[in-house]
Amino acid sequence: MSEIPTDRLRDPLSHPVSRRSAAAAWRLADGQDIRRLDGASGERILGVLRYAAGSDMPAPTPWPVCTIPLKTFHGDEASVVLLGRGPTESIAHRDVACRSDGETLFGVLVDAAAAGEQIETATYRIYRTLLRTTAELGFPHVCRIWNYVPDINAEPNGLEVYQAFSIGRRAALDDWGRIRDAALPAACAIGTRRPGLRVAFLASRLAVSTLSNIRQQEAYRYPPEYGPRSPAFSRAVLMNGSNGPLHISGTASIQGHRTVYEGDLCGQLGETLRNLDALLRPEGLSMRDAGPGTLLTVYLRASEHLPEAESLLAAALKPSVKRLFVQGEICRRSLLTEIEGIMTL
Ligand code: 3EB
Repeated sequence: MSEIPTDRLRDPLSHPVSRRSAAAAWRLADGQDIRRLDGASGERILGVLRYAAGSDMPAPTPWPVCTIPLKTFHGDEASVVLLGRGPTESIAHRDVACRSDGETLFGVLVDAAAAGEQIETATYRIYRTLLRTTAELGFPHVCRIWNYVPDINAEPNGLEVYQAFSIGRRAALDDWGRIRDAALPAACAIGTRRPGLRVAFLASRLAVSTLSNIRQQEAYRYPPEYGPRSPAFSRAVLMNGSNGPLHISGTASIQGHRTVYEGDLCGQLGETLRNLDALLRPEGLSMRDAGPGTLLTVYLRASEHLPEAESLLAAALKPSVKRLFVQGEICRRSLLTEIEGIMTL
């Protein structure tokens, strides 16, 4: 159970009484734990985000696994297990591995990208498939997208890979035309050093509500200095009406649209926490309120920053808030860290 008071609802009138008891939206596990979860709540598993720098293939599972080739600081690998609200079943559609509890759909797409192909093209293709798959299966409201992009800060043709990724994503969304900017999914975009664009998503049968951050410009309105097409994502998405979970996009040391505290990890983490608080404040929440229902995935560009990041977050958060530290490149070179989260409400 989360420690967030249940009377602090966004839009309480639309959901006056029945706040379903806070079934956990996620679990954190190592490789072995997932198999054990299978007996306990395995019937509720939607899918897994598996952070593993080693290349070993996981044993086949009934649920989709997105293996992300990034190092964690928690042993060889760590997995975020996403849980449904009831029994789940697998669906394969357009070669996308999906699993659903009837209300929410989780899926994983991997695009190997042909040799020499631009990331823009692979991104367009993967997003087009994602949008078609979710709509065709009856889950048109895309809530959350995890993007893992090879060499995200490289500049192979005079354009940074992340900026080319943003172009492909925007083009696919524009061609699709069914998702308004104000309803864009929450997201993160993190670099890997392995080939293959990896995208995992959550989509819902039910409309989502998005959150804005008063301290930050909407990313989809960033000026062109960060790339020819603005990044298409929302700061956070509240699923299932106001019942949650709340999916918080990668949040970093950005004020308005500018990076602040360049080169200063402590400054960047402080700014990131202030941004997270500003995001939650209109919901009557804060990072201080966050308890065991909250998972924060903390991406660090440099592993040397781990001890400092751990101690800064330990001072700012309740011990019960789960933190998963992952080493990966942040999409802006000026950023040393980014934090994304899932809050069970
Ligand atoms: C930012 O606020 C930091 O392009 O999908 C965070 C989350 C960031 C998602 C994305 C980028 C993305 O702009 C970077």
